[in-house]
Amino acid sequence: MPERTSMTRPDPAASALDLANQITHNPNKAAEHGDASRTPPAGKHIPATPEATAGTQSESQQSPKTGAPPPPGTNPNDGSLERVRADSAGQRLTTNQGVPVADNQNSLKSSVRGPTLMEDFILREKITHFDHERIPERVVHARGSAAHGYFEAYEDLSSLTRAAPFAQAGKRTPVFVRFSTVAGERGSTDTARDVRGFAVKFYTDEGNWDLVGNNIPVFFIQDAMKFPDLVHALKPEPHNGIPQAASAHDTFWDFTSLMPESMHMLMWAMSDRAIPRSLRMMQGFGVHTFRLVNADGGSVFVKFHWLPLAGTHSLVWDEAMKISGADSDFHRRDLWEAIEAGCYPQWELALQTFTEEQAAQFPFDVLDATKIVPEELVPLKVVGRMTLNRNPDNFFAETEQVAFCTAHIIPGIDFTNDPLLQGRIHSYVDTQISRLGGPNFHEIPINAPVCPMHNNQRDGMHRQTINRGKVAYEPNSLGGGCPHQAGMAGFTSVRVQEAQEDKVRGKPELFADHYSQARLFWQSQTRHEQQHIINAFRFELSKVMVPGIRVRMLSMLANVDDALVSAVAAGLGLPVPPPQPLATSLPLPSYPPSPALSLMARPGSQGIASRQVAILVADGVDGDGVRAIQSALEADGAVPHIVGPWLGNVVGADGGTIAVERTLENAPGVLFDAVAIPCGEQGATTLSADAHALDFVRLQYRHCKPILVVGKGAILLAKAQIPAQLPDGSPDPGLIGTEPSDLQDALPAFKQALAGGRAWVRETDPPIV
Ligand code: HDE
Repeated sequence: MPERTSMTRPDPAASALDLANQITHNPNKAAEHGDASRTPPAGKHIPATPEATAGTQSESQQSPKTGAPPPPGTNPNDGSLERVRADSAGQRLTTNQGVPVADNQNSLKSSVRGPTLMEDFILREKITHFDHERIPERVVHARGSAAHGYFEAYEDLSSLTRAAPFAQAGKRTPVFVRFSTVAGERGSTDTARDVRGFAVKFYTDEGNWDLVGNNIPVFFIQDAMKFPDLVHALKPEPHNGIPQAASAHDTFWDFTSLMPESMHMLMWAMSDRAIPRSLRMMQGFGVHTFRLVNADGGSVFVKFHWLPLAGTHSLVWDEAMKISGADSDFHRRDLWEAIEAGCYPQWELALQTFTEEQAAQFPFDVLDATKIVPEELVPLKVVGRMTLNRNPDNFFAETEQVAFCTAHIIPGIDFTNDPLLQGRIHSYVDTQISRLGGPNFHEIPINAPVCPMHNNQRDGMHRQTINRGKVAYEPNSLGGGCPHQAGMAGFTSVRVQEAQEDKVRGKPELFADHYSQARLFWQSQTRHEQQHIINAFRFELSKVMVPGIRVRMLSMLANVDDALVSAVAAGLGLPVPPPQPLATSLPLPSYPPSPALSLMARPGSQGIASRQVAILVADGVDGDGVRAIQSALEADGAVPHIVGPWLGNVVGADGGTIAVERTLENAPGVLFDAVAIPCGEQGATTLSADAHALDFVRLQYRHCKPILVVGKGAILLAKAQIPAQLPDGSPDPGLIGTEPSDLQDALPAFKQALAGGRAWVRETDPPIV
């Protein structure tokens, strides 16, 4: 557009004046008072022309930099990530200022052997940026992995909630989900014993809703006041920074053994829930009781549950520790690879809804985050499904910079007075301000909503938006009243009658029942799950250096179950101490066992899909057998890997070649869900002389994983001293032996064993192999 040179441009002041004249007074004022304040009206606003709301009369001057004025009502910061995604194909290298860089190999020197010059702005820009590439890691949940996807509602839930994602059957809402460990630092191992974060950001039509949950439905503490203490006790000890990503140390158990409300959560944390097989194979929980609110203002309490379609599956502790060494990115890699392979992780969202009156009858307080609402008391209602179908483009820009905040709720969802949740509403926004460098973290692309976002907040570190006009306040007439308050179309807090009491620092009486639900959890576990809990307490407490702390913890366990405390005490070489005194004299509830609390309750519906299976090979292996096993597994979506003593090809018994994809050295057995040992005398004999191969199959056996052994493959098992039957002489359900001629008949049994999980009957303590 040609530049104007005269002073003849139209005077927008006239249209601004017009606008101001149309709003003669603030009609909303009256509604701010008394009963009327419960139903705020929409703000008075009138259509404005772009000239009237411009900040500068010269706005119509356009250049390649200024561009055109925005279409009325737009904000380019919301919407899809497309607007910020960059690609360098065919482009030349430039500085951040866009200056083409001639030489990206050498700094500028006074002569070829001379000193580097201060004037080398290209070097300095590059190094300065590099120096500041790190931001503070999250104080908890520093280590995480994330993916994009969508939530799809199964039905219209508008009678329960006006929350946008549940407005109609089939409605899809984009999500970004980050899974994390709690204790470890950003580079720590994935398979530590720990709670896993399960944080879901829904980009809804009415703003972002963050459901920031965990894979365990309860928490260690009841009041936000104790969170810094809990985290200080859990994190590496401050004097020596040890241990990394582990709760097995003095300060954690010192604190928790003085906090009996942690007992229920400790039971879950010592169970196999704390060492999931995959982030795709764990449940998620909103933990707190929230509220659903419908368009009429009616509300019910709600607990949120994510149920993995792949089922709930875990590692065993010995395996988890060894995976930490073999692949500390085990979970991150698994999530990434599954999505890249098109095996999209899915969860169903289930709700437990109940009324205030029902809650009043429960033998626990629904505001207490150390309690579950047993499924037998309030059944789960499945309302939709979440699918993660896209990996992030950039780990830092998305996974690291995503800011989940419990304060991010939308119309139709509301908080309760859970004192842990109340503290979290403050904490998350606050922490992002230091982590992401100021109050504009909502403008970071991954955090921006996809729906319109307009307000009068301005300025601050790293502000991206260029707000037009002179109006940054409300009410206004100079902006035509915009952005105007939404009235009842906007977020309104649920109306609840609070009890009239004095201010108090205290808890409701029912919060003092610290053990009934810990016992419920224990009694609901299968035999092997109970044994794993015993082993975990034994392991963790044996790492505690102060004997008094071990005894104190035993005295808490003595309130849960006699068999449990006796077994743990025996493992620690201690007598069972008297139980810790209870904090309440109220009659305590006794719950019937809840089978739903066992990991075995949800095997999932995806069979062997995405399961990793090693096929061990060496020169002389039966090539036909290898191919038959491979194709049978692939047919059901499992992922076979050819593992051999070295990379390259091995030569099969028939003279054909088989490409080795992983070596026994770089991919030990703990990384696989099952192993197949094909026939071939020469191959099996070679493997039998390789300690890696012996370790490989021994650990498969010890960790109760399915083993397929064909013909002469048995040589390897015999050398590894793996018994063909269980110790009591009965057949081992996880050990499928066959001759090559019967391989096709044996493969379904192998796949069935893999789908069914582990052969727990094989497990002994201590292990026999
Ligand atoms: Fe968090 N928590 N938390 N937490 N939390 C954080 O926020 C906090 C709690 C959870 O992938 C922090 O952005 C307080 C319960 C997850 O980015 C911080 C209290 C549950 C994530 C914070 C709790 C969680 C966090 C650290 C007690 C399960 C990772 C960095 C009142 C329902 C989200 C950050 C992600 C992260 C505070 C308790 C889950 C400091 C004060 C209970 C999944 O704000």
